[in-house]
Amino acid sequence: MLESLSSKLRASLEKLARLGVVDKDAVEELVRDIQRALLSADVDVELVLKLSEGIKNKALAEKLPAGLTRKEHVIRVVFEELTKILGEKKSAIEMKPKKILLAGLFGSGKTSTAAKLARFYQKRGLKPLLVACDTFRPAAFEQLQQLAAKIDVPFYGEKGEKNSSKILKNALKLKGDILIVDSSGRNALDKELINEIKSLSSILNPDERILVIPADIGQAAKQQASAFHEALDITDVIVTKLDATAKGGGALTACSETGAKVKFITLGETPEDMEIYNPEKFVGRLIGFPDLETLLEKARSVVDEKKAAKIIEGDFTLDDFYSQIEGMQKMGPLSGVLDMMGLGKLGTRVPGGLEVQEQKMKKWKYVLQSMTNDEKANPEIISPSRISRIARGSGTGESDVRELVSNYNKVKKLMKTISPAKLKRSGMGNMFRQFMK
Ligand SMILES: Nc1nc2c(ncn2[C@@H]2O[C@H](COP(=O)(O)OP(=O)(O)OP(=O)(O)O)[C@@H](O)[C@H]2O)c(=O)[nH]1
Ligand SMILES: [Mg+2]
Repeated sequence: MLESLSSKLRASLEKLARLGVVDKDAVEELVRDIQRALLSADVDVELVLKLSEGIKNKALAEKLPAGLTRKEHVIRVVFEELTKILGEKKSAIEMKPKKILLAGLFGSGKTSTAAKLARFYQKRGLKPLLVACDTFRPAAFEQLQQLAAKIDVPFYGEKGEKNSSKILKNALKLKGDILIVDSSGRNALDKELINEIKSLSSILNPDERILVIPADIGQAAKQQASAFHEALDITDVIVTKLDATAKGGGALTACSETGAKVKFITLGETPEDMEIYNPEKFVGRLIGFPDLETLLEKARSVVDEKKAAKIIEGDFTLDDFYSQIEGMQKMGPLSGVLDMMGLGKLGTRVPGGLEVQEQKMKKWKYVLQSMTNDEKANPEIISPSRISRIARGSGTGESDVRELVSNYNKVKKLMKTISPAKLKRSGMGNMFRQFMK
């Protein structure tokens, strides 16, 4: 379902890119496009409205951060609003003994996800135990048994037993760090299913109650997510079949309904085909913007407005200088800037240049750590005797200290030759790039 969402969003973002400067009208148009795309992709109407309002308000109200174009800013806002719902950070998986209950309708991917989770923890040195509590579907027992055998993980089930609570109680007598319980699905939500999963949950007392949502779930996501959440108090969401559909829209609704975040995504049928949720990757895929990671990296590394103004006036410390280079290093091919900073020539001439640059940055970091605040704020006080003290304290050479200070001075001097208006127009990042070519 999100295939269309993805291509529509991409189209409107491309439209935005062509526009260059983005004003109020353009932001509003983008928001309308996003609304249309989300609605046609079956995302819940209320959620669409909430999302688009948030995007519009933020994109227009927030001051444009220095160094970002309006377009980049809007894309960042879209990312922030979507990840508020899906999860803002790469999910942190706790490597400690725990009990996991999987829930979801027929064919959502519970059984294969159970095996994927078992494999995930097994690879990290924990001992999983797979428990077959799907007593509804005839071949459920064999399916999980075979998967368990394939990855060499202990399995517990009782073939022919119809009472899943009984199976679970017996399984709890066994040993294992990570208890993973597969449960029955149904064609639709019914009382029987809800009652069964509730009793499994009360017997198991699971640490994680995971809702398994297929990427192509459509409008049904809302009702399913809220019913499972009411029964189980869902703690996490796993989105399956992202390889087949390259989407994930149901995840938006499910997360918004439960307040739970995406923990993993699955991308295939084998036990290896599971990845930890990564917001940049997931949202990049969702909105069809593969470069999202680079763009956000840039957004994070641009200096804030105040600092930019200070730097423009030539008023910046050695710390500012260092974080500026660090930020720009992350931004990709910056030979011009790096050259100026005394890093580029090394970077381009020496094989494995990047490594050399990194080593240099590391040295400079140590140098900075050995300086007093006074020295960092007023590098002109750094006398030869201070240089040798700093070199000794940081375990570097005096030439390293001198090089850092001299590059800082060079940049500072050059700053003063550029007109502030020009700097403000092009933003910090561009400015550095521009005059260091
Ligand atoms: N391509 C692809 N197929 C998947 C993925 N996850 C599950 N499947 C397939 O989807 C089908 C259903 O998956 P199951 O794990 O059996 O789903 P279930 O929720 O246990 O289903 P029931 O037990 O019938 O409720 C199987 O054929 C899986 O191999 C995935 O990430 N990608
Ligand atoms: Mg199953």
